[in-house]
Amino acid sequence: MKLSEMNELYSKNGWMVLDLAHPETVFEVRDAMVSFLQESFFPTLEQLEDLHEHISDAEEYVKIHLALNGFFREQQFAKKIISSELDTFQKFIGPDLSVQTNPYLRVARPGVAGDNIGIHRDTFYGASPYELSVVVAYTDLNEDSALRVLSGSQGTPDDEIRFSEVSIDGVERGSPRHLAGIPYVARVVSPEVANEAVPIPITVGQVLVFGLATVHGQEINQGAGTRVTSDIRVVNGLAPFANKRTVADSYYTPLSISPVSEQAGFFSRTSQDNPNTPVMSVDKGFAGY
Ligand SMILES: O=C(O)CCC(=O)C(=O)O
Ligand SMILES: [Fe+2]
Repeated sequence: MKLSEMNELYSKNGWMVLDLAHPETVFEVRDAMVSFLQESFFPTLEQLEDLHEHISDAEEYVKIHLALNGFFREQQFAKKIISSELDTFQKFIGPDLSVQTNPYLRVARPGVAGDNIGIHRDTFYGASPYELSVVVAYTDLNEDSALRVLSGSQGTPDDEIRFSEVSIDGVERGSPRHLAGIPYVARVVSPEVANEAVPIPITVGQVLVFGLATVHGQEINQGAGTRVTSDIRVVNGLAPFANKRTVADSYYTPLSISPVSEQAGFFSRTSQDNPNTPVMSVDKGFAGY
């Protein structure tokens, strides 16, 4: 897609779907996850869409989800996928890019509400509107199984989109499911707002990209197959984090840096007393360095 088209779509809607320039990277990641599951748990598993048929109960679901998420992180698949699309993201966001170090892999079985975190905007949880979520599909997602978004919601003020807190069955603070990305108290929009969000079908080889102030999510996977996606945060390394949150320095991994930022960084590191020295750390207001 041309940059002008991306800019137009994102500015209007707060989200867009991209055809990856290198879908083969995602196909490799998907196949590696299938092989991992076959070797470690389900020798007869043929495709990720069928995972729900192999998982016998809630306990096994948690075990599989954590193991697969652990494998995804160990292999640094997020960095690999975003690196192969570096040209696109640099064009769209800028030459200074950081990628989330340990993203969540989502495994949402058909008909199981507890596998989802509902319809929300991540600014509810302290994220910055400068951050993007790049949702990578490892299973094809149709109208019934796809994530939903509310177009244009990226500019709607917080007092017009309020959240209420709901506890999710069986998720305790610090529990395995909490660690696997399900909040113990989910912050979700009202049913009226949730009903306006529409599904965005994507296939393996495409990604759904949205800013973290855009309303999105899934209440329940109404499709026939398991949904497997990973949402990878990508951010301009120089973005000011308006809502400072307590993010560990390792939350983001720098992926690329412009020569100007690099040289400025060398100067800054040796000139801490100079009043013009920018403070290059997430906590102090810059992402990624
Ligand atoms: O995939 C999901 O279920 C949630 C994804 C999400 O909330 C995000 O990308 O911020
Ligand atoms: Fe989210």
